[in-house]
Amino acid sequence: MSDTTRVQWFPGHMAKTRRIMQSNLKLVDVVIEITDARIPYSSRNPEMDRLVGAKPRLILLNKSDSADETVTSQWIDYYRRNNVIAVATDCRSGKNINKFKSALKDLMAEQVEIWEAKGMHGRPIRMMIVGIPNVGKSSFINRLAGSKRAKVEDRPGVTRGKQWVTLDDSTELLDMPGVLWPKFDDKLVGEHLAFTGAVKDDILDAEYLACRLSELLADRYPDSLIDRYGISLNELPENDDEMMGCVKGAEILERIGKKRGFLISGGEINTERAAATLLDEFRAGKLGRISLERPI
Ligand SMILES: Nc1nc2c(ncn2[C@@H]2O[C@H](COP(=O)(O)OP(=O)(O)OP(=O)(O)O)[C@@H](O)[C@H]2O)c(=O)[nH]1
Ligand SMILES: [Mg+2]
Repeated sequence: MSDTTRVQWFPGHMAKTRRIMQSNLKLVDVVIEITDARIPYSSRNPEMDRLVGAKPRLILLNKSDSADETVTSQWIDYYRRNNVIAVATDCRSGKNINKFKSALKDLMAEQVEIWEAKGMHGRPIRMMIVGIPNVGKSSFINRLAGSKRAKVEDRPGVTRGKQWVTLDDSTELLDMPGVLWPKFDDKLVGEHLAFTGAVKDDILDAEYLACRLSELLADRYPDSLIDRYGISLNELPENDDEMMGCVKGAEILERIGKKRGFLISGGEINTERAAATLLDEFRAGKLGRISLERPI
């Protein structure tokens, strides 16, 4: 781990988040954990498993419109094998929100029966949304709540200061998502979070990041680079040292800059501009549907 990634990790912040999360967890029956389908591993905080404990949980692979469909299906299977229900969603278009709703009903059916048997008729299912920054928590809440979002309810006494949204007669949503910081003890995790824009650009050097991204794309999704930039990926130099070298990526950025006509005085190629372009266009989904992480 480099110094630049280490500065992002604040144990104090995590302790505070943990406290807030634990007190909110007591109020809900089920936790909806939102992850980024392009980086399902890096966009989760492993601490979440411990915090949630035995409480029912459902994982969303959001932004699935930007991820590789085949890989997303592999992740859903992976979670199923581990007895966790995962649903691929797109909160921008609303795709699969209904699938989520039926998955939630199935997951909670047994609990609802228990409530009924105890005479707790009409006890709504209470849920909370958690996830790292920028995964689509607010978008998801807005999708679920729709026009009801404006009519949030403050219930002093029961849950002081907590805002609940009644979604239908059987579900209530804690209208305050729990934000969990991603965990950066791994260099690749930090990079993947930076590629997708989950952490700010200034944490890692943009040109270095773009080099790494271009190498990853050249290996796994070469057509995304070839089609978007009209470059060839033939005869690229190989990196000598996996950790240090980035000559391959630097050459790809050179080729992108050349094609786009990004020049600085003296006819040199402006690789800084090529780097910014690649990162922007990747984040905007212009390179196609790409998944950076596969289940093991
Ligand atoms: N392509 C795509 N973009 C999405 C999706 N869901 C959310 N976004 C975009 O992702 C960005 C972040 O969405 P938010 O809903 O603000 O995410 P958040 O988790 O609430 O972010 P913070 O409040 O900053 O932690 C926005 O630009 C959304 O438009 C999705 O399913 N697909
Ligand atoms: Mg938000």
